[in-house]
Formats: sequence, structure tokens, C-alpha cells
Amino acid sequence: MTALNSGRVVATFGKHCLVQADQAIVDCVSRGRKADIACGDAVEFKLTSPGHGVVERVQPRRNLLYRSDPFKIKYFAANLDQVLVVTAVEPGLNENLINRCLVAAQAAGIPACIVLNKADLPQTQELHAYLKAYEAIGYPVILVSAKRDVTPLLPRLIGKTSVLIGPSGVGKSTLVNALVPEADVRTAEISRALNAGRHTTTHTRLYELPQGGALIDSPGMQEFGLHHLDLAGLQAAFPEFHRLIGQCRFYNCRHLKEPDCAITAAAATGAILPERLRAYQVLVEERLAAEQLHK
Ligand SMILES: Nc1nc2c(ncn2[C@@H]2O[C@H](COP(=O)(O)OP(=O)(O)OP(=O)(O)O)[C@@H](O)[C@H]2O)c(=O)[nH]1
Ligand SMILES: [Zn+2]
Repeated sequence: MTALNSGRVVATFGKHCLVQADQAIVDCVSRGRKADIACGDAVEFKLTSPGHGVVERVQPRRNLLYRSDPFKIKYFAANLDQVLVVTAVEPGLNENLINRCLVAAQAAGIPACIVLNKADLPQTQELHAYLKAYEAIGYPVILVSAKRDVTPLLPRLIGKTSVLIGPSGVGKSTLVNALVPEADVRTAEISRALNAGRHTTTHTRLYELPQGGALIDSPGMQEFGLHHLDLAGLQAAFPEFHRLIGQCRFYNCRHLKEPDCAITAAAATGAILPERLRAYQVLVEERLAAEQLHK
């Protein structure tokens, strides 16, 4: 019988994943369904031939960041210390998507912060000022320029496992290249191992940081479903709502159009950021529509 080896998943692509074990990278397939393995997973695998193997077991996860539509779950990464939600004036603040990222992190119990990239571009200051409202909720905002200076981000990364998520074009890959020397070489190595060719940009990769810690780059997304969260889960994922829960007229208020809702009242005065309430309501409406479909 072949002995089991252990390692960490450093890339996922289709049915394949790459497992870093000691100094070697092994191209593995999963025994289970392909969606069962996430970047950052600690796994046990069996070698089937030199450089190739089968994942036999995924170690219990500390946490798992994922999104979902009515049909499937899509993993971002597992065993994370923090989620870095990246935004930039170019292509612009996609507040709905940013909030979905924050909600997913909150629901998974992972601390999140917002990385405002492209600080070298004009209008960044204005966006930075706007994002103070997110800082007040508890999401620190870190201003960087992947092209000029990423040092403000460094102290937050050292010794931690972090994932970069956000829409296409905000500069996630550029950030990785600035933070991980030889990231290009690593990417080429991973592509070769996966034989992924032109698809190389569509998978999730983990890079070890020279200062200690790891950085995971995920492909940019346009959609971010959170169908796995019910109304209680959604409500819990908005920390600024917590102090008001129980103060609405109806004990089971959904904070949509109910009269005397403490949360809509707070959004009207600006005590709660109106965009956050809107993001919550859209998520609730999506969830209710999905529940109707399944009735
Ligand atoms: N001015 C400026 N441009 C930047 C900065 N960082 C990235 N860019 C540019 O923004 C564009 C998108 O950068 P990428 O790193 O490919 O963005 P991404 O988030 O990885 O995009 P996906 O791979 O589609 O998810 C590129 O043209 C970069 O050169 C920055 O700090 N300042
Ligand atoms: Zn209410």
C-alpha cells in the first residue's frame, strides 16, 4: 500500500489541484466531487506516479470562504486569517459586489478589510473619504498602489493567510506581483504543472510570502451569489444592524417595507449607510425569490 503524504493545496483548477508537499508540487485529482477541494486546504494524498496523485482526505477546515448560486457552490479558499476585498476608482466602486464579499467573509467568521488600490489615480481621495463609513462598521481600509507602493499592506499580511477577492480589473494580480517576488515564475510553474495553458488566469493560487504568511489570488468575479445564507444569516452578517435588532415594531421584521423598522429608520438618518441596507435588502429579496422557486 502506498503511504499517504500531506501537503497544502496551492492551486485549484477544474478537477485538478496542485498540492505543495515539502519542496515538490504534485498535480492531484480529487476522489470526491471536484468542488470539494479549496485553495489553502490541508490534504492527504497518495502518489500515483511521479508528480501525480489523488487527494484522499481534506483535513477539517478552520473556515471556508465561498459563494453560491441556486445550483452550485464556488470555493474561494479555506483556512484563512483574513479576506482582503479589493476595489479601485478604475473600474470603479462596485458597492453591491463589495458588500457581498464582506457578507461572505462575515458569515464565514473571517475578518475582512478593504484594499483601495490605484492610489496613484485621481479621485481615489474622494473614494477613500467615502469608504470611511465602512471603517466605522469595522472594516479597515488600506490605501495602496500596486504600481507604486504596497508597503501599507505589508504589516497586515506577515504571518497570515490572506485571500484577495474583488471584481475584475481592480488590480489583484498586480498586487500579487508587487508583494511576491517571482510570482510570475511561480505562476508559470503552476501553469506548467497544470498544463492549463490559456486558462491560467481563471484559477485560484496560493503564494508564500517571503516575510512569512501566504497570499491567495482569486479570479475576478462579476457575480457573487449568497444563496446559502438564510434571513437570519444575512441579518447577522451586517454587524452595524446588531444593536438595533429587537427594536423594530414587529419581532420578526425583515427590514424591507415593514412600518416602524428601526433599521430602515437608521438608514434614513444616515446612522446606517443606506447602501448597506440596500445591499442587505437585495440579498433578502434574492433569498425569498429562491425560496419561492423551491416551494
Ligand atoms: N494606475 C494603476 N493601475 C493599476 C494599479 N494596479 C493595477 N493596475 C492596472 O489595472 C489593470 C488590472 O489589473 P489586474 O492586476 O490585471 O487586475 P485583476 O484584479 O487581477 O483582474 P482579474 O485578473 O480580471 O481579476 C491593469 O491594467 C493594471 O496595470 C495601480 O496601482 N495603479
Ligand atoms: Zn426592521
